[in-house]
Amino acid sequence: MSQYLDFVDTNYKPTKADLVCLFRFEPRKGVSMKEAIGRIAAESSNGTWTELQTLREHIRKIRARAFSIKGEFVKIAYPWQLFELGSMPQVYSAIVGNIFGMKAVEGLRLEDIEFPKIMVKSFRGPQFGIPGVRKFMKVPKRPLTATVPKPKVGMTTEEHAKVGYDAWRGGVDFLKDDENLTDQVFNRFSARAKLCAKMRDKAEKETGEIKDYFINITAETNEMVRRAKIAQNYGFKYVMVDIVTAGWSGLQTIREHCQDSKQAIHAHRAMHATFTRNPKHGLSMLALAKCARLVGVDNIHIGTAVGKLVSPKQEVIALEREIEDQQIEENLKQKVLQQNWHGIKPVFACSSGGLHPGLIPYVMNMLGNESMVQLGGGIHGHPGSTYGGAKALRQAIDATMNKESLESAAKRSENKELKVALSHFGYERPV
Ligand code: RUB
Ligand code: CA
Repeated sequence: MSQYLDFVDTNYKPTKADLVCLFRFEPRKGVSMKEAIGRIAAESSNGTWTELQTLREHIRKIRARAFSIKGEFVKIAYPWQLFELGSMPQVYSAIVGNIFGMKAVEGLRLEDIEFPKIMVKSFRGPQFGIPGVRKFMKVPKRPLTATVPKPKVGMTTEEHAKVGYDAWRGGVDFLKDDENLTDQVFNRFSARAKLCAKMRDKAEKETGEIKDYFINITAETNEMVRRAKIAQNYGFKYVMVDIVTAGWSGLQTIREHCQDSKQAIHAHRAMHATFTRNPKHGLSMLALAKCARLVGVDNIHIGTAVGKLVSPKQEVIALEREIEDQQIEENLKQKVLQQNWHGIKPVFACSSGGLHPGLIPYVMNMLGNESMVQLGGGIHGHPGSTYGGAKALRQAIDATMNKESLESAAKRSENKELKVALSHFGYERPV
């Protein structure tokens, strides 16, 4: 037992090259607080359940240290040498590894990670980020828009591409696949890419706007690369990855590939709530989003605060700041550590899940114009169908950017789709 106490040192001052984690912990009954945090630091670095004959001073020197304890929160510092530079899977195998299954803790949650410069610099970060995406989309100011065809799965390729075309010509910037649409029998990946490219060209010609597609390439890793190439061959500037189900290795492979293919990455977070939802156990969405920024996604889902999925407003705002800003200040009330991003580009916060035009002012007030809104049912459930829904979304955005209320904008005949949306969906917050 005493070997664990070597991993607790409240006099320790983290160096600039340490990685620091903020954990919320709950010891099992009968386990002291000190022992619990010692075990967390030990098992996630280089300690184990017994004293070791093989332990030497040079090994001990790079152990993790629990150095700051406030109530149920502990900060642990990890010398950077414990990690393989540029490898997110290895970082996770350490700091989110065995410790969550330890008998000594009843609950354990990783709230945030502060990465030292040497580790920040070992990852690529987004290739385009907000400024790069705005540049190739030629949309300098307004929030970008995306739509996911609904029903999520089951549509044929023709039906899917038609929905895409209607959404694009109605004013949406990006068509987006849903998390569970990849390459099923009713809608094969290659055929979808081909037909949607044709529809994109048509919509671009008709609207004079640039259109793109977050096509879901999630699959076995080599297959993901193959699909990214197909998307590139059809002129798509984006790929979409379900980053949790694909895992960090898959995402890092795609990020490497996209460096050469010059494609941006849309990160869908499906499955995150299996470990982010329980406030007493798991990993926070903030930590996940932060690591996605480091690896280098260009957009990531951050929630809505008002939509169909659990996403507290404070969390959505903290997420947006974390993925956009260069310097984050410590805010322990919000369970946020400081972070210097050392020039890593800002990521588009994508707000999605149960949104419709009536909720746009709320989301834009919360996130500002530097954001992306993504509507599925809120477009394809519009009585005027996809085209009407897409127009209503753009009208809601334009009105909000002009500081006009939706009600007042809906009175004008050019905004008739918005009027229909408001009488159909109202301002309802889906449950
Ligand atoms: C959107 C949808 C997306 C969710 C994901 O459809 O189903 O997959 O936004 O959630 P709709 P999150 O607009 O019909 O709700 O963005 O929170 O990860
Ligand atoms: Ca923003």
